[in-house]
Amino acid sequence: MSCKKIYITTPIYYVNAQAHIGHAYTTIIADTVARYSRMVGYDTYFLTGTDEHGQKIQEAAAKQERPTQAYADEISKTFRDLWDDFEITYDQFIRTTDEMHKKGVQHAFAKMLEKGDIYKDTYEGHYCVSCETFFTPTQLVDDILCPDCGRPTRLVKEESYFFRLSKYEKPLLEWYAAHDDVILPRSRKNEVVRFVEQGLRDLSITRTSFDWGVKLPASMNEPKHVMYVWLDALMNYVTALGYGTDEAKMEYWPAKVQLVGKDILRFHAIYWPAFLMSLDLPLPTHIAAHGWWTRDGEKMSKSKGNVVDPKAVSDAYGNDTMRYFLLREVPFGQDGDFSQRALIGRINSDLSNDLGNLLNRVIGMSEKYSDGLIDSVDVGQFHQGELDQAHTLLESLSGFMYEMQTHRYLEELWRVFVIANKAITDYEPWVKIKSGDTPHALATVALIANLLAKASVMLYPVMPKTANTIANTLGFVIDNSSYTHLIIDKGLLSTFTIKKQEPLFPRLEAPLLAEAPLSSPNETQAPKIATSKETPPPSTDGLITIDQFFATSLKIGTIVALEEVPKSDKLYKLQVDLGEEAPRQIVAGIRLYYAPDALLNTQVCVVANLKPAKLMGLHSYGMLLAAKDSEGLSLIRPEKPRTNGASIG
Ligand code: ME8
Repeated sequence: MSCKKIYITTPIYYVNAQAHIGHAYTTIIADTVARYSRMVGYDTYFLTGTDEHGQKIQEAAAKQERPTQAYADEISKTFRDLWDDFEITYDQFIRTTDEMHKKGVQHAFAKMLEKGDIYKDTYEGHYCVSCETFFTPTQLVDDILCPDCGRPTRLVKEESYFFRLSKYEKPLLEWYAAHDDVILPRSRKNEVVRFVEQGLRDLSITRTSFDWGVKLPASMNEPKHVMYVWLDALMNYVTALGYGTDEAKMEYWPAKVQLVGKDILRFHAIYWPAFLMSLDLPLPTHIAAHGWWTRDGEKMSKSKGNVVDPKAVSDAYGNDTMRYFLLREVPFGQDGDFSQRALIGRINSDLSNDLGNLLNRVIGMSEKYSDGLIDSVDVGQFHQGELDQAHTLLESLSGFMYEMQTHRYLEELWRVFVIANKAITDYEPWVKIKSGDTPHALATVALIANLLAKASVMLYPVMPKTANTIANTLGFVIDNSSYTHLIIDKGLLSTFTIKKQEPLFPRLEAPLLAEAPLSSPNETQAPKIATSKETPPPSTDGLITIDQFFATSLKIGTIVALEEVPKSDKLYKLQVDLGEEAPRQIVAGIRLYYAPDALLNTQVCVVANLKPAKLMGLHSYGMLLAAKDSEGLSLIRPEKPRTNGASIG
């Protein structure tokens, strides 16, 4: 087992609001990388926690007339409880109000001072309390508004200590240039480089107008000053390892992956490495910035009450399902939209169809053909090709994991299920059993079991419970030794008797949550499923299920020929190319509204799976979509030309 050390961090979350789906997303990605790292045998340390100092927190507590520390204790606990509920495998939950952290930050401040990187001056300028950020007049919107969050900034004039950020402009640019993958996704690097190239101003790192923060080292005798919250917060990544106090765990530094949202990339890719350079500490390997989640296409905000509560989602759909959706739905770095429709789509197609059904099929076949006994002895003889294909895919996965390409990781992993499902269709074990070729049929069943076993090992970091359930059904345990045997050594399962298992992901017909319960409208109360602000669920009378909707096959087609139907003033007989072998004949009552020229060689939307009908003695094999009102009739057409046969939905 390798002793390579891997350190993974999330941002530490502000304690002025409850955790929402964005926080859960960051934490779940980090947890996935941590679980993966442990499984493959790395000595892994995973840090998360809460950011509790600064003007924003002090004001939030004051607004509730609560002592700041008690307020911070309460909200910090809700984060920790949520991560425990989600079985997040953090090794440490740091709070910036921890004594050890405060000592570490003071130690760092003293070191920077000693190095000549800190000097005293006066700060005059604009400050955004919500972002805890200073801005120059040229950065402001309309001379006063924060360019990041749009809230009004406050003009402050204070005595302040400054960090010589400008001194690190060149070293930072050299660092970015020398490490192509330090910022992930790589596409984000340019924006950071451009920002630094425009010139860095020294950074104000102490405040005197409030007192909720880490004090300066006692030796400086500056009781009025507290540290700037971002200096305090960023240092958590090393104070958690004992920097400046008990440094034994500093052997995990530098971090392999520091996960952040794109909103705070600048702090992590500029200030943080500059602080580290000042402290003569090594720099992290990757700073990985993910995109922003919206809700049903809209920005989430407390005032709109549309913030997605991850607990409600997890309780309704399952923790593993939520994890899979978040990691699969959106390419890392891009923004994503959270909707129950998309979630249900993933459950029905990826989880129920591709994965759940495969497990059911292998259980069913093995019970029928061999009383559940699965023996891998002949798999290589009959199915080496499929095994080789699967191993190539499985080997490619680790690259995606540490590049944070979790959606690609899952996409490639799912191709193993395609190989397995295809093998069942191609080799038809039930036919082979009938014809007496039992060894081949049983080898195919054992192939499927082995492919499922290997895939479940690699699925474990993303969907731990599901992977463990599959492994249990297949008589093994997921750990470093099964990973080594099944993935690295390309070994097969020993003979075992398969266990019965309820279908893992029953298909869903309709959303499990009314829309309101996804939100946590009150920023300080723990999110609850039922609140008086909820809109009542809409009446379900006359509604169809999502499956009923998808049962309709809607396609794009081009009208390639048409004739008027004799003895009818309404009907055309159309030939519509739907990308099939021959155009389809569709009889449509649109002659009063369209001249032949307005139809020929134009595209239309077709209901393609209607039972054939007869109109004026002519067969019609579909129906055109059109909208009709008192003004007339209009065909529904694609906004831009699409391939004939393209499905709509
Ligand atoms: O910024 N979509 O804390 P914070 C995706 N304390 N991710 C989101 C999100 C959304 N809509 N909203 C928030 C802070 N996040 C500082 C960090 S680190 C030294 C200090 C996630 O509570 C995302 O990871 O505002 C973002 O970076 C983090 O929450 C910010 O959390």
